[in-house]
Amino acid sequence: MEDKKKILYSGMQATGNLTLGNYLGALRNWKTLNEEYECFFGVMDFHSLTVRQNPAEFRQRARNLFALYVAAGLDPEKNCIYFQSHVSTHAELSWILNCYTYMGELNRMTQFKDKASKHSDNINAGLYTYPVLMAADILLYQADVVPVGKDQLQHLEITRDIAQRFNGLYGDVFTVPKPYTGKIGAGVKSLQNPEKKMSKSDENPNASIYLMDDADTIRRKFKRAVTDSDTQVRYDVKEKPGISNLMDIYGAVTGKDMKDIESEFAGVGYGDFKAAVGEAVAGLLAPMQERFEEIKNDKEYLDRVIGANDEKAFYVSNKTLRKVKKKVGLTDRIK
Ligand code: ATP
Ligand code: LTN
Repeated sequence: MEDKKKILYSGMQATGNLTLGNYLGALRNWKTLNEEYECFFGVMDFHSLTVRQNPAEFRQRARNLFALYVAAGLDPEKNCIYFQSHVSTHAELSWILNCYTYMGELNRMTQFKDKASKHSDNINAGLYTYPVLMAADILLYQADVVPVGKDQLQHLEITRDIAQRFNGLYGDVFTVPKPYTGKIGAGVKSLQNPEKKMSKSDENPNASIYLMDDADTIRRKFKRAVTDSDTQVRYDVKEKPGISNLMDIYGAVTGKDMKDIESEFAGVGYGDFKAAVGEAVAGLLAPMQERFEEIKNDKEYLDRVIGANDEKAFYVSNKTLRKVKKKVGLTDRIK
């Protein structure tokens, strides 16, 4: 008999336009690990509500995010790709886990502090308990591995703590998941300020490469990327963070290591190097962009796969939820 595959779980918020950081830090790893694991990918639309959304735009963005997962090469017939808000188990387990999470733990979350300072007019309780919903997402599917960018590792750590605490009280209910962060070292940095991560909520559009940017825009943004006054293409994150970020990106796209890149561009100015990075990234994104254009308006196809996967996600996650309810002593609904 074939060994049962281990379970992989991940997702992204349906907020803003996805960037090259999201792609190299997360989406691409999902595709790489796809064959090896049984995969669940959520469109995390509940999480997006922690920041105020325009309802019409939000609806479209969530659909587009689903289509983008598919365009990136995740087959929705083989992977369970679904909408978090369509599967009621997430909100239910999240509530229960809230009662097993300490405020002291949530107080330490750097993403909360960061988002609270950015949205000081709307520091809502959802922003605060965001990691508990994320823990529920992951634990419902008994995930073994969770591929995310470095910035999400703290949330994975609290997920593991909650799972272990719960298991300690009630026996082995949850699989304790492990993070997977892939190759792209510290993450992709902003093209305008290499001290900051490239982020889809950056106000300066030149700071990020969006997955839907056309080739000319991509070339132009790399050309304008902030570097230093030196001329040598050399990897040195401390002294040359801008060039090192471009080298990280070029390496992640071409598979070349830093030494190879240094020799490839020895004696050549930054201009030629930036042009090569632009070409490589444009080439990487083109097939995904084409596929996205093909499927984004195919309502019938999207509705069919979304419906089937929502149902599968409910079925799988409800097994865990029922077990949890029983363990904590909640009674069954009388039919
Ligand atoms: P926001 O700016 O709205 O907080 P974001 O761009 O950080 O958004 P998320 O939705 O928080 O994106 O992240 C989606 C996934 O992409 C996560 O796994 C995250 O770790 C990863 N990711 C985001 N930005 C980067 C980056 N610059 N480098 C590597 N991975 C990233
Ligand atoms: N917080 C994550 C999105 C997210 C997630 C998850 C990722 C919500 N639930 C469960 C992995 C597993 C982010 O990328 N900002």
